[in-house]
Amino acid sequence: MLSAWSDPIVAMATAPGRGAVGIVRVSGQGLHAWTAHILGQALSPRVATLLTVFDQRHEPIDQVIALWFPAPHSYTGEDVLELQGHGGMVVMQMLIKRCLESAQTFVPDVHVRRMRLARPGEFTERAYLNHKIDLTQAEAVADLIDASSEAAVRSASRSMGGAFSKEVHALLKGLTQLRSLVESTLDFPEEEIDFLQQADAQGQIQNLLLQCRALHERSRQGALLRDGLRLVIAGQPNVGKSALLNALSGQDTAIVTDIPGTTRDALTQTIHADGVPIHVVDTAGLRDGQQEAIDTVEKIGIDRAWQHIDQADAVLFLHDLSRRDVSAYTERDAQIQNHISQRLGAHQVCLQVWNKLDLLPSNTTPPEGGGEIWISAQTGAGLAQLKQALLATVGRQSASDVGEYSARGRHLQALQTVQQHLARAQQGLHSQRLALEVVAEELRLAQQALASITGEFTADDLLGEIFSRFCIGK
Ligand SMILES: Nc1nc2c(ncn2[C@@H]2O[C@H](COP(=O)(O)OP(=O)(O)OP(=O)(O)O)[C@@H](O)[C@H]2O)c(=O)[nH]1
Ligand SMILES: [Mg+2]
Repeated sequence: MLSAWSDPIVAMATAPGRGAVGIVRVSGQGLHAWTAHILGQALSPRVATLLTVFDQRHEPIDQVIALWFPAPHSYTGEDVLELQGHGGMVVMQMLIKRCLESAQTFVPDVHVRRMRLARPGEFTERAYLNHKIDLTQAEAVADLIDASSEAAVRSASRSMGGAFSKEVHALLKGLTQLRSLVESTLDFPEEEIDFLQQADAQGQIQNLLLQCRALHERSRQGALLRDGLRLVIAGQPNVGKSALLNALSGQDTAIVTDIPGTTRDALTQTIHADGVPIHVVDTAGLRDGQQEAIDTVEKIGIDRAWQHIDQADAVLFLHDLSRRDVSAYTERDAQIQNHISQRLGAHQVCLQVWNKLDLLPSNTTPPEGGGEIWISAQTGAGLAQLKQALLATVGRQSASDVGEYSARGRHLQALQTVQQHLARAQQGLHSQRLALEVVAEELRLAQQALASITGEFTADDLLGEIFSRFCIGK
């Protein structure tokens, strides 16, 4: 029986709703005869043909431009028919219905009769299964569609075009060569040290590690562009956290008053800095419930603030310049700083930002080298510098740099795993007692993790590599 993977599929390719043009796309194997049947004529490949699609009773449904992409030169690698009609929901649905009923009653071909509606992403899935694109490219297609900034579009396009896969493949090639060298050395234990030294196995691993680190960094930046940075504004009541959220987002979202404890529930607004989405969270002012009279609602708000701090990529600890000399205030700030430091993980950063600069004499400047950023949420002073500092803390380079790859958590995880295995293999080569089997195993695991990124791994790759580099009889 034919599997559901090969059933012909049909779907609307354009967004639902009204539009000048709407596209219905059909993909499947052996659709040529059916296409001629439903359209009343055979189409030339990749030529736009204006024609009318009729329903079963020969009533016209729509005048469309039909495009025919015979396999394998299509997006999915199968036969693809695209009907570009008028972009109304009902007309689109009628075209899809017409495709389905005509296919399902198409006597000459039982395979065509299995046509069904496509599942989400199924056209791209088929492109992957038919080796038109690899996994990272398939993922980049979705990222491009979801991109929320120009920088995110560029990084997704780069990955979709195969630039990311190309780098992964280059790394894979180097790794496969090194593995074949190490594995073949295993068979000649008496010569192994000479052999590896001559081939500069150490140098090869070091190079691979450097390449992998660079790729990881570019991918990390891409992941940031895709998912954004979670920034939590924290601090004592009345320092201006809500005023800062409003100033950053340019909207009057959060309530700002001089009553301490105004904010209860956390509020999130997404802003963009240099193409990076930053999800800014305003939280309840951190007060000590044991020393100050606070109600139940505020207490819950403070608990939530701490939960947000725990989940933050970056914490913006906001202070009040006008209370810089008030000891009760600075002592409490020190306590909060202590709590924050204890809770933050290695990957989380904490920025020290002082607000209400407008209340100081105009020539006052921050202490040198203190790492403090001085701003005024009220006048907007220092906000540009704050955004730059934020981007710098997450290692974001300027847009003119090498360019990011749209990447996902699984890519980063895999690249991290590759680096760990390479580092262990490097240690193994360094050690006096050369445990070459261990080195070989670490390299195998590194290769496996790397190949998982593009979705391909076969042990045969390695065998092929080994045999192609050694002559028979050696
Ligand atoms: N002069 C001056 N006043 C500010 C500035 N930012 C905020 N304020 C004032 O400070 C007071 C507190 O501001 P909020 O933004 O409500 O402070 P908060 O930190 O959110 O306070 P809670 O929600 O109670 O934790 C308000 O009266 C604001 O107008 C600033 O940059 N300069
Ligand atoms: Mg507030």
